[in-house]
Amino acid sequence: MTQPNLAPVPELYVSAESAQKLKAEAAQMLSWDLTPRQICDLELLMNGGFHPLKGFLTEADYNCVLEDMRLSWGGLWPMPVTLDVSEAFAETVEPGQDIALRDQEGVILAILSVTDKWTPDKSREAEAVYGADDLAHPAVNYLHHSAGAVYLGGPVTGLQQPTHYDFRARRDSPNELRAHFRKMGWRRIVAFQTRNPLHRAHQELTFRAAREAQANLLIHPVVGMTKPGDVDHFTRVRCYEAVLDKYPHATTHLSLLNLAMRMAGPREAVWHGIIRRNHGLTHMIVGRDHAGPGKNSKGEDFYGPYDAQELFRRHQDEIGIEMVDFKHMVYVQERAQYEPADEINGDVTVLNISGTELRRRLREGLEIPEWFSFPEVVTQLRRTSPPRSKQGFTVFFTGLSGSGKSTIANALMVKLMEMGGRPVTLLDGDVVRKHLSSELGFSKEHRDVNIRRIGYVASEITKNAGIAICAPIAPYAATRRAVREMIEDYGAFIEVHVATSVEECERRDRKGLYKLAREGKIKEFTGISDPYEEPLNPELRIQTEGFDVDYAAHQVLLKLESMGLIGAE
Ligand code: PPS
Repeated sequence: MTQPNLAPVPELYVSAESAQKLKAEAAQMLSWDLTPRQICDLELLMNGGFHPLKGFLTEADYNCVLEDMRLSWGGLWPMPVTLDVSEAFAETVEPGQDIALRDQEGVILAILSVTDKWTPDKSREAEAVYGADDLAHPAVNYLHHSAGAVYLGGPVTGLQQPTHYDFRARRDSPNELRAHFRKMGWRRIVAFQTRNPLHRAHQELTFRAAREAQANLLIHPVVGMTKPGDVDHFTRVRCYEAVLDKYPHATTHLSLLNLAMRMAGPREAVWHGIIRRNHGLTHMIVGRDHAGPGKNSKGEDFYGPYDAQELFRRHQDEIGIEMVDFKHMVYVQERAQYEPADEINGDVTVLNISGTELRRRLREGLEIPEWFSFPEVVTQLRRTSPPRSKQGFTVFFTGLSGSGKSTIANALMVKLMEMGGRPVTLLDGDVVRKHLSSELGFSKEHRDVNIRRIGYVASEITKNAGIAICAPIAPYAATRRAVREMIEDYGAFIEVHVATSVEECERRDRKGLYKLAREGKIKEFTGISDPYEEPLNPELRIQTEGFDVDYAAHQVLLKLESMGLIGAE
């Protein structure tokens, strides 16, 4: 079993000549624009990474995969690889029809000959594949909230591989990898599957695993889709490249796998094994909680720590690849080296830094010792995750017209500019309505569009390490929450409720608008004839009655300081 068959694995591509002809025909066909996940699946279907699949699962295969982890003819296959589409699109397709599959730029990648169309029971799929119909599982959440309601199945004719502009030299199809191994004369090769940056402990354990199996090593990270919140693949690949130099010369290879992970634990481990076999590998490292999705909605682990290893071991012969146990390596201070945790005896000091602690140190710009990670890796991680005092953020003022939002926002902007360090942009309600939203009125629909535009601009500013200060009325809680979600992908969101009462705003009536609103000359006026939903849990609530602007802006600065967003470098 450990002698690889390095003959090519079957692909679903047709010859270049046929592809050209079929592309012209496909241009006339009904076409489906693939989602990012479907593009990952299609690439591995076409290049043989998902061999023996010849297309998206049919209904009969889907049912067998759910129930027995097998295709209807009996072959082992743990994961439903299905083409999910919207109900509206499904209504236009009938079995027997060919449809063109396009990437997000509209390029035709393949033709699907539809043989099956059905509406799956998604809860049943969640239970069968992921072990629970629990939205805390990222793939279950995807299934219910992102995947289309109808599945199409049938064989795929591959016309063109998806285009990647990044790290081209590091991407290999199964047959390219097989050819590489043949050329290098590698007969036994251990795969290390990963979705995280590699630190010293990983380098030690992979090196050891390869040595014990008397094999070469393939670092085979997933760069398609991983767990939400993971370090992005651009950063990770730079980290892997840095670690590659730490292995003995010409023993180790790095190749990127454009897989969309499902975080399905045991079933995912079996799937990873089959995919690695297809790539010409003979061994694979399977660790504790392989491809684990984290905690369920009750705060418990979805799978037992060794479930993946057990399921893999049970099917090892059929998978056609040998499992290598993952040794938990720890740093022994007295001996200044990594050792397997289960081989340590005597009274020694074992050092470790958890993932949470690492993220905290990165966030706060604290030291990450060399025994834990390679300086080159830490440099890459720091570039991507600068300390909070260097990250972008958004201060989002909300309150009634005339509450003082703009005045406080202006004062805050000037104070932040005085401090320096980051560019500051003020997106004031009036200014935005002049430059970004001049065609909009004050209906709920228009106000929501206006606030989402502000949110989008603020999220771009935040992503690029700037400070955005927004000061619209933003009367609706759900829209404010949507903006928060857009921004929190990139940096902190500080909601500041300028809580001046409507009576006080009307008494001040700086622009004379309240008077006009009372007279009915301005319709849908917030606080008078239109709603304002007060924030329930803003980061800060400011009372303006009896306080000056300077004091209000200072309160915001103190809040930013307490959150580590400004202050000591
Ligand atoms: S919203 O609801 O967030 O989209 O409103 P915003 O973009 O902040 O615009 C508010 C400014 O527009 C003026 N204005 C009105 N406000 C509320 N309701 C109605 N019907 C209305 N018509 C015009 C008003 O001057 C607001 O400015 P600020 O600075 O808040 O006083």
